[in-house]
Amino acid sequence: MLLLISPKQTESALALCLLCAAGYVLAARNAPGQPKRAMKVNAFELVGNSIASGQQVFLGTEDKVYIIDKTENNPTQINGHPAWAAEWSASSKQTRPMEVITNTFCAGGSVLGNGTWLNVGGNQAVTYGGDPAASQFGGAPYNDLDGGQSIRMLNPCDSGDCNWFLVAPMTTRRWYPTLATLQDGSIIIVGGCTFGDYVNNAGQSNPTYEFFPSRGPPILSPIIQNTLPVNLYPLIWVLPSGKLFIQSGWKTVLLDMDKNIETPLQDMPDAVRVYPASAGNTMLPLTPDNNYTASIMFCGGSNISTERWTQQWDIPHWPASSSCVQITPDQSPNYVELDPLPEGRTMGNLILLPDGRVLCLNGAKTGTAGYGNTSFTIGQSYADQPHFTPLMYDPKAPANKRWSLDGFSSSIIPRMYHSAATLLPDGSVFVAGSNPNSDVNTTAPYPTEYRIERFYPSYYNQRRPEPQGLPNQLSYGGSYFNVSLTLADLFGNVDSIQTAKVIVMRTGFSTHTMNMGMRSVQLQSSFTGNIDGSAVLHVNQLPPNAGIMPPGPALLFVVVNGVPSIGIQVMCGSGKIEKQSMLPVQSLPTSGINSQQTGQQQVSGTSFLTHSAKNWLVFVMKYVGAVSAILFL
Ligand SMILES: *[C@@H]1O[C@H](CO)[C@@H](O)[C@H](O)[C@H]1NC(C)=O
Ligand SMILES: *[C@@H]1O[C@H](CO)[C@@H](O)[C@H](O)[C@H]1NC(C)=O
Ligand SMILES: *[C@@H]1O[C@H](CO)[C@@H](O)[C@H](O)[C@H]1NC(C)=O
Ligand SMILES: *[C@@H]1O[C@H](CO)[C@@H](O)[C@H](O)[C@H]1NC(C)=O
Ligand SMILES: *[C@@H]1O[C@H](CO)[C@@H](O)[C@H](O)[C@H]1NC(C)=O
Ligand SMILES: *[C@@H]1O[C@H](CO)[C@@H](O)[C@H](O)[C@H]1NC(C)=O
Ligand SMILES: [Cu+2]
Repeated sequence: MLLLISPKQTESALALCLLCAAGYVLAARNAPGQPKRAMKVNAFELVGNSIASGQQVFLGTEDKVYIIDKTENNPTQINGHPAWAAEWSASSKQTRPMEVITNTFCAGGSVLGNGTWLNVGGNQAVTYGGDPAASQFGGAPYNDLDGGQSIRMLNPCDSGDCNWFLVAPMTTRRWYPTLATLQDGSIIIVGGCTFGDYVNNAGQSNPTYEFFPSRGPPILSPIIQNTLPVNLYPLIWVLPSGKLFIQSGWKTVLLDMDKNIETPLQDMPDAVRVYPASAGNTMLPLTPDNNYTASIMFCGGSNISTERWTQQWDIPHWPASSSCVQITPDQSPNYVELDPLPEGRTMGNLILLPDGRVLCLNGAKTGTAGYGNTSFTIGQSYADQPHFTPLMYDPKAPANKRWSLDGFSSSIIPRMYHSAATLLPDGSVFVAGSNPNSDVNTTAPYPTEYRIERFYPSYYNQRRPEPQGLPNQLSYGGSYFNVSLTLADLFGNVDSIQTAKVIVMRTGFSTHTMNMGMRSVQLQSSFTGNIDGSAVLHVNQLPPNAGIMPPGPALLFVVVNGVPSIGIQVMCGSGKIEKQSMLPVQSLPTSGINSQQTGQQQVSGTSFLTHSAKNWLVFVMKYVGAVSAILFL
């Protein structure tokens, strides 16, 4: 229902809005204080046993990481068969085996706008060695069911009693599908194959996409259809323009999901980036400085030519690519070269950190993802020469100086095919998995790996800001909120408030060198520095465009002098799968620091009020239609 309202009604609408802002204040949280212990920074620590090898991992609550493996002979049992899923607690380092029923082998995942996680697709039921089981309906030894069409759901919890459950399956089989959460909190599921292999082939390709909740039968995707044999786990991102970016084989397109039209962009230079070349990839942070324009970065992979993917040759010793490229698809169809990796890398995960840098870890110097039984594989691994040492990329550093190598301690664990990594709320990075074997093998050159590591970035031991007044939910546009920081949060200098950034991050679903859905969005903010050295950040809600940050759970950080607070989980959007309301953006108070030296206020509170009253007026005049539509719908 759309009502046009009089200025008087507008006033009461604004009063309502202030009430809802007050509601936010009442529901506000303070950031948790400090990490419990100081750690050796730029280094790894062993933090437990994953029970199921970490092929797929994601952060589900502020404390719990969910681990998903393929069906295999893991030593920990659940309900009388090996467990191939688990839940790890960051606070206790304990792991709980979980039942997932169907074979989750090379599935995809993402989170719905209402906070429920999906895990989609997989392989048929198997027996020892990954061979097809005698029955697709359960039974010894693994008692797994066919997972090819499965849609599994989980509502993550801290109570230790949430479990995966199956919902109505897809109409087609998808092994190696990629998922992305869309602007309304639903999910698109792209590509895959029916029965798996090192690379895909026309006999079993599923070159289509579909949605969850379902919007009808699968729809043909020409780019997936035309990029055999390297079109599994296509690399996809929802863009601020509302289009879906798809990269598969050497090709790139923008998909208009409403009209089902693909517009080609430039072919990928230098190397194949999708599985099994498996380049690191990420959307770079979306910030007010870059006008929330998305750039996507790819690093490493393999330049194996199209015909050679299906030939038998010494793939494990083929040097991985060192090329890094970036594309800004809403602005330009062309890739641009970035500083290359100092050494070639396949399967090097790129993990966004809250301070705006990108951590690169895991992977190998030669070969590709995948495994097989051939004369040339290393055990069964298609890759060799693990990279044990991480690197850091700073997108803000000048060209030729973006990668830093110095000061990083090495891991002791090869993280080869079927390893994964995700950011944790305290800004450390969880690393698990590695299993280039058809079943559990503890004696292979690259054995099945259960050790979990945590990597501690350089900021880890610094005193963390403890911002007060953080919201539990962020709307798209709408009233700004105030976050307080003490003098200690500002490192003893009120001027540090000028460096403060409020960052909303999705950590994503990590598997096969992708973190599906991972992204970082900096909220607009301004500040008031107080005479006592404390300060207030005035923080806008999410930009009013769900293509910038699709709805669903995310972490919220306040970063001061490059040091992030401990992230809290917030809900982006309404918490429902629905078209999200886009509210007008409020102008923020002008930034200013009240001077201590002179005892005079450089920018007075009164002038702020006047300024903000003016903003309200502009806001009312400009957006009265929109406001009435939103408030009275
Ligand atoms: C989220 O939506 C899905 C699809 O409608 C539904 O199955 C699921 O139960 C919902 N989750 C919550 C927490 O409401
Ligand atoms: C690969 O080797 C494993 C272990 O030896 C065996 O169980 C499996 O059948 C083989 N797979 C294929 C596809 O040959
Ligand atoms: C962002 O937009 C402003 C105003 O239109 C423009 O001046 C600026 O160059 C843009 N910045 C980027 C990084 O595109
Ligand atoms: C692959 O990359 C290497 C190293 O950059 C280069 O020497 C070689 O020519 C490339 N091969 C192909 C087939 O492009
Ligand atoms: C483990 O891998 C090694 C090396 O490939 C192989 O010789 C051995 O048979 C494998 N063990 C099992 C149990 O498959
Ligand atoms: C935020 O702070 C500003 C300036 O101190 C004040 O005018 C405003 O009322 C505050 N807003 C909220 C929602 O607390
Ligand atoms: Cu896989």
